[in-house]
Amino acid sequence: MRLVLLGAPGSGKGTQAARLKTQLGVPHISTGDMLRAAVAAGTPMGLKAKAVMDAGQLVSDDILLGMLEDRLAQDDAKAGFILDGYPRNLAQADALDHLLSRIGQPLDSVVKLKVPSEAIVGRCEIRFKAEGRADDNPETVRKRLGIYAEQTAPVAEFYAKRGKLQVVDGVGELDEVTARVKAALRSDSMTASS
Ligand code: B4P
Repeated sequence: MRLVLLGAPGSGKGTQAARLKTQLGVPHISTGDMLRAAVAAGTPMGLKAKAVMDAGQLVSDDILLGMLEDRLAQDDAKAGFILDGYPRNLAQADALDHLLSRIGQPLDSVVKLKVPSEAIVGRCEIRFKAEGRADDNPETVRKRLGIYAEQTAPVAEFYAKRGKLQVVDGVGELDEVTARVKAALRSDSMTASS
């Protein structure tokens, strides 16, 4: 299974990917987690990315593509993957398309988690208080939502045009949302096999 999870910041992509990885038997590849690991390790790239992330902006496409290419080349990704946080703009969507066709691993499904902005601000505020992630403060979350609307929302359209997009309601108990995503994946696999 090669799956992209789309959705606004705080829509629950990471939360759902962590639950689905065991059930689908494929790794969860989160570009946000990879960037935060680089920041924590204090690598030159991590130091550069930190200021950009803290401001709620997107890190450069070149850095992200290189990072993703290295990750997809690892053995565990040969069986498939759940991609969380990538692509975040049309240039990344295009780059991913080229990368996956070059390595002969086209996407099976793209699922977008739909959550209203007010709920997102509330969720990130809870996480900000619990974990202190700089980009979760309410002002930065609003900035991230603006960037999402401008740059990431068109990515859903990119996949819709290719007949790959499924939109799932991301509001509700975690189990309910997981069940909705799995139902969407089942309907995708039935369409692919019919
Ligand atoms: P990410 O790490 O992708 O952060 P996110 O969008 O906040 O996470 P997600 O949607 O996965 O939310 P989560 O499940 O955690 O990106 C961080 C930054 O990294 C970006 O702003 C950017 O700077 C950089 N970056 C990453 N990828 C990039 C790329 N491709 N290009 C450029 N820059 C990139 O859920 C959020 C909260 O909601 C959690 O606290 C969770 O407990 C809660 N929650 C989840 N589901 C819930 C539910 N059903 N009900 C109630 N609460 C729920």
